[in-house]
Amino acid sequence: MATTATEERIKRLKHHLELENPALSQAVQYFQELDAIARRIGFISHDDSYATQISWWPVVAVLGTFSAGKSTFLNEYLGIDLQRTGNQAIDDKFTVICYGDTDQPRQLPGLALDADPRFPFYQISEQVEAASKGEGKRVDSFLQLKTCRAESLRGKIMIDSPGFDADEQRSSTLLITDHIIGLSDLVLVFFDARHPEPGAMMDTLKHLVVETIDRSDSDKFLYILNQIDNTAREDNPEEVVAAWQRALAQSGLTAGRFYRTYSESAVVPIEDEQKRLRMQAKRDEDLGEIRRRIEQLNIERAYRVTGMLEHSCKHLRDVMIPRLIEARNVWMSRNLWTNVIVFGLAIGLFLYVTITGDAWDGFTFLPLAGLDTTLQLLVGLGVAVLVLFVYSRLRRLAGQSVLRRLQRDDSLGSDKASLVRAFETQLGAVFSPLLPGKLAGWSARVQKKLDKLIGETDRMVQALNDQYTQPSGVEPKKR
Ligand SMILES: Nc1nc2c(ncn2[C@@H]2O[C@H](COP(=O)(O)OP(=O)(O)O)[C@@H](O)[C@H]2O)c(=O)[nH]1
Ligand SMILES: [Mg+2]
Repeated sequence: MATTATEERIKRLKHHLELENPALSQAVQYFQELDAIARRIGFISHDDSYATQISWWPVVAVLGTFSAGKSTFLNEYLGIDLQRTGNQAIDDKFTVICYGDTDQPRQLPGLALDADPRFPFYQISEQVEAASKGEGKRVDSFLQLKTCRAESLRGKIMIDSPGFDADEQRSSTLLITDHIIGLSDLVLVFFDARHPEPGAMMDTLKHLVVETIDRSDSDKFLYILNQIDNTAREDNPEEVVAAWQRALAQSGLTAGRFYRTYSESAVVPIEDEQKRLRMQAKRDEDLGEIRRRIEQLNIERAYRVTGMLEHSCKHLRDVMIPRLIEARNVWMSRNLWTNVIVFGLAIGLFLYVTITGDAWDGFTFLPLAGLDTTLQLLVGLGVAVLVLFVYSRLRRLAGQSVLRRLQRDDSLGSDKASLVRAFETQLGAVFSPLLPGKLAGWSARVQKKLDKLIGETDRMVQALNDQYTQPSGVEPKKR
């Protein structure tokens, strides 16, 4: 079988992971096995893969208000002056930053991100296009990729963003922000201590606070008040923090992680020694925790990928396949009834006409009895072909009526496209007998394979537990 572009890309992904985290390259292998099973039944196409539906590198997104110091923070974290900084809106693009092997940082157009499933923006232009027509082609104007050799970047992806509240947001910007929030493992929401009042951060509050509070993954958001060094000159610096927290609370955010930081490279001198020390201590503490959260992602990522694998396998076995079988059963019974009716009527009509026409002598059909054997055989063959033709038409018609029902069924939610696709594949499998509980491409052997795969994913989770839950790795060996 020829390898598709997707298979080629997955091979690259596997290769990368072998270097970085061998346990996860095993997961890629399992994803490929799952793909093979799902493809045979028709749930995914030949150039689709469950492995491309997740991001393989933990993603840290830096979002927040314009000019809060996002890019400065990132540069400091990377130890490289990668992103431009300044009070003007220089960087009006989302920048995806990943580890690269070259001495000089490299910059690639957004198209590179759009086309490569290793990156979390794979096929983003399609989504953007679907949301607002014409925008998808402009992916280069709102996305870019930068690679640089920073040790702190190994095994993760970071995203810098243009920031809200600068000017009016195009719908694609909002869409990408939502996309980033969805795929990120950690979202650092930056605020500017120079402007802690709600009016100055309206869009940020709306999109990055209000809409994220009720998410199931809301603990991935860290709210950071940056540039607190600027408050040192105020009589009461604490009042700035209080004002910020009031604004957050007014947006509905009462629980969450709040941090106060500033960037060493941009700090304004703080005269009052006591204030300076206090601020520095607080900053070091908070920055330390933010850094720990970022490092923790490597562990969480391993669990997430395995969890996703396990979920995809189980969802296929426990939800998708039973649903497809059910649909196929409906098809089968419709097919049965139409056949009974059509052929029953045909036979009935034939008998009625021939009997009333005196074409029978006992069990001998007179029009045929006069012909020689070859002709009789030919007529028999003709009838058989006609029956087969009518049968296959009926089978298809019954199938299409079930297909239409699936297409209309909104209760299927996000599974619908995949189910419809699989049912179409089943429709095309003309040599597969329509029997209750059966599917083309789903044999006892395949079933066993999927069960085994699920067993393997369970073992992977256990292996991760062994790796990560040993308290500081010093637990003495028992026995
Ligand atoms: N005093 C002070 N200035 C900062 C701090 N962080 C960033 N800046 C300055 O604020 C401006 C905007 O920073 P930038 O990183 O470009 O903000 P972005 O728009 O959020 O990426 C730049 O001039 C930075 O030098 C900080 O912690 N303290
Ligand atoms: Mg910036």
